[in-house]
Amino acid sequence: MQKVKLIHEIRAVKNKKELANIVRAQRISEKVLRYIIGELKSGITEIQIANLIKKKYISHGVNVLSFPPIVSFGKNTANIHHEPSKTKLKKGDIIMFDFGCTVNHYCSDMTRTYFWGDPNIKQKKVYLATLEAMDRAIKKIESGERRAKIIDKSARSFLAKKYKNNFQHGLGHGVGTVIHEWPNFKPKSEDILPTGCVMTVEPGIYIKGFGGVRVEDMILITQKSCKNLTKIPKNLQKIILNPII
Ligand SMILES: [Mn+2]
Repeated sequence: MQKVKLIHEIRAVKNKKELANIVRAQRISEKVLRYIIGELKSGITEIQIANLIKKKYISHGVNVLSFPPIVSFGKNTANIHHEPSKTKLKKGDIIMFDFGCTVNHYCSDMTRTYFWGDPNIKQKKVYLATLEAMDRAIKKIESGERRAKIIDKSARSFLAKKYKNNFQHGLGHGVGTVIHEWPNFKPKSEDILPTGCVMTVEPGIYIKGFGGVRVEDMILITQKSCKNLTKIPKNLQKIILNPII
């Protein structure tokens, strides 16, 4: 007898139209991110940048965001759910953006971390470890692994070697009409990823008093592999910004 599918399992699998909406939302968010990077200057506040993000979305005809944009500078990047504050950007800061928007009710989600000027050794190490964790998780998916907890573990066990207990959230989640939907990448998750679902992969390292790094892409689960839906580069060379005063 075939297993009865539950509503969240049906909802997780996106048809062409649904996927097109998610991709459209992501492409708009990428335009917003590129614009925002050009607007950064030392002394600008997180709130000012968050407001520019919202304005730019409106100029693209988007009125509903996936969630309020996260903009954090310096030590604030260690706070996973930081709310934009009056903190000013200064040379040597880590910069974190986490935002997305909706198109026809379908959400996008993306996080990028940048350095305002050359990173120090620790900043660089933390960034590269996060990227490596992400790479391991995506390679697992590419190899055909569909058990959420095994994919979560591939990133988590790597990060735990050097940054024990600093990765305090799940590796990712399903995305659709709701920003966090089934399935979930978590250590105790029993979820099996269905073909056609869209997942985020978002490892992070958060060190109080120092700062944090998180990088998040959206991935389409295909029959034998996956397709990365996020087009913004994340290699170290591309995320070091020249600090403009
Ligand atoms: Mn997310």
